[in-house]
Amino acid sequence: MSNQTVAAVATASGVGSIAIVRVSGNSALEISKNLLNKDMSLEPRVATLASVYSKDSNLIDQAIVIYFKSPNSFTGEDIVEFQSHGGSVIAQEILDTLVSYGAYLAKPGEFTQRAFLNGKIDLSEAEAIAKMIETKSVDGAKILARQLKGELSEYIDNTRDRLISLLAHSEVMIDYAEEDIPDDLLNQIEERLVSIRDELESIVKSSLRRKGLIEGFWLSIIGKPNVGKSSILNKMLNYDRAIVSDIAGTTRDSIEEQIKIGSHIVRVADTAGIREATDTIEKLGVERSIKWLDESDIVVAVFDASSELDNEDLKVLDLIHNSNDLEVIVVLNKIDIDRKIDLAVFKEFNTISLSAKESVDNLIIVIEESLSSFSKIDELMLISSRQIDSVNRAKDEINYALEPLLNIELEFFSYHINIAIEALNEITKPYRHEELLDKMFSEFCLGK
Ligand SMILES: Nc1nc2c(ncn2[C@@H]2O[C@H](COP(=O)(O)OP(=O)(O)OP(=O)(O)O)[C@@H](O)[C@H]2O)c(=O)[nH]1
Ligand SMILES: [Mg+2]
Repeated sequence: MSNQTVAAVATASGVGSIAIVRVSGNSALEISKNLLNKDMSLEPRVATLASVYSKDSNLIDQAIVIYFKSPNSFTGEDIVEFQSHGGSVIAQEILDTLVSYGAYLAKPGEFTQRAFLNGKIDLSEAEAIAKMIETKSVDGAKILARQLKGELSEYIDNTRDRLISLLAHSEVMIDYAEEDIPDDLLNQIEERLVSIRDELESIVKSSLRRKGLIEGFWLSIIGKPNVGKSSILNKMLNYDRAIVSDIAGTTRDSIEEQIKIGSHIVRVADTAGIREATDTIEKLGVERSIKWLDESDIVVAVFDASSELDNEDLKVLDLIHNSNDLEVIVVLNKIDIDRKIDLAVFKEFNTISLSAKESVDNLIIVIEESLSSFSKIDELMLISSRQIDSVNRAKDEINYALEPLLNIELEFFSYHINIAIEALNEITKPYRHEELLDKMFSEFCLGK
């Protein structure tokens, strides 16, 4: 693959002021020169204004052309970049011409894959690039920029070194008769292992909690029928997205929308009112509402302040009581009418009162505060399920290693520690990687 020279449009299709076509590989310079005037020379890393021609010598555009000489390029190979005027037609014509001179069309993610194969970046950095394109918040982008700079790679290297040094320590024990092994040596190794295990566990936990920084947070609006959930969604969106009526059970299936709150893009679901539904479709809707709770990062539980709590409200209260790891905001709606609800039951919750008929501004402020509680951007974060899976496996193997260590079964101990090391390696520099790479890079966008 890597001896082929590949090309792709690197910018998004559609209207824009500039479009970039990128060529990478041994023949990048030679192929690209065919599109330029014969006497034109390209100095590495110098932006040159050039006329670009098609194969039948028609002028395509005046473009900025930049040559990056191997190994000082993104892929580590020779790269030529054409920065043409925007829109998809010109860039496509440049690409077609490059192909007619022998370039191959790049597969999605192929530039980044080449960067990895040529040792310019490791796998965790490649993943950071892919996620950066899709990230749903400014804080997410900051975390990814740090990972791209090697923050996670450094941590992984360091943790692997700590494990290797514990392996070396354990080797010392081979020289002792079992009864002569100093207790403090065993205890020291155990203590350090436990601390690495706990550290890995806490990174996984906090990464899962902050997943929404990159993928977008999910917020669901729940409550019994008729309390004003859809009215709240509509007010948040500033238009009548969901049907609102005084008939209980108006929303039968959840409605999902994206809303920008502060620096986050939040996915909001307005759900079917939770009650003992009688007809099948409504029942399914109610089941779905309850399922939403599991998938959400934040839940807005709505109650009608103008009526007394009933059994259906109690069911909703029950649900939010039992939801761990979930940010709950209680909304007492309809405060434009006389209040009948008993406030005492809500004392342990973050509660706000409002009228969806008038404004939900105070709800938006509280949601923004909740979102900022997820934004511990200084902490290390694993950014993909692949990374989380590897760290979880490493953590489990460290756990399995503890018992043989204390029983002085050193072979078993080192077997598990070696698997833990291998699992960590997968995050940055896997030994066996072909299948993994194909899967990972195929999810990239074209031209990246
Ligand atoms: N007075 C008053 N009425 C409201 C307020 N919010 C909603 N309503 C009314 O309450 C009724 C129910 O509102 P919806 O938004 O459809 O309620 P829902 O919770 O989505 O109901 P379901 O979809 O049936 O679960 C409608 O007649 C709304 O106009 C409010 O703040 N004050
Ligand atoms: Mg509704």
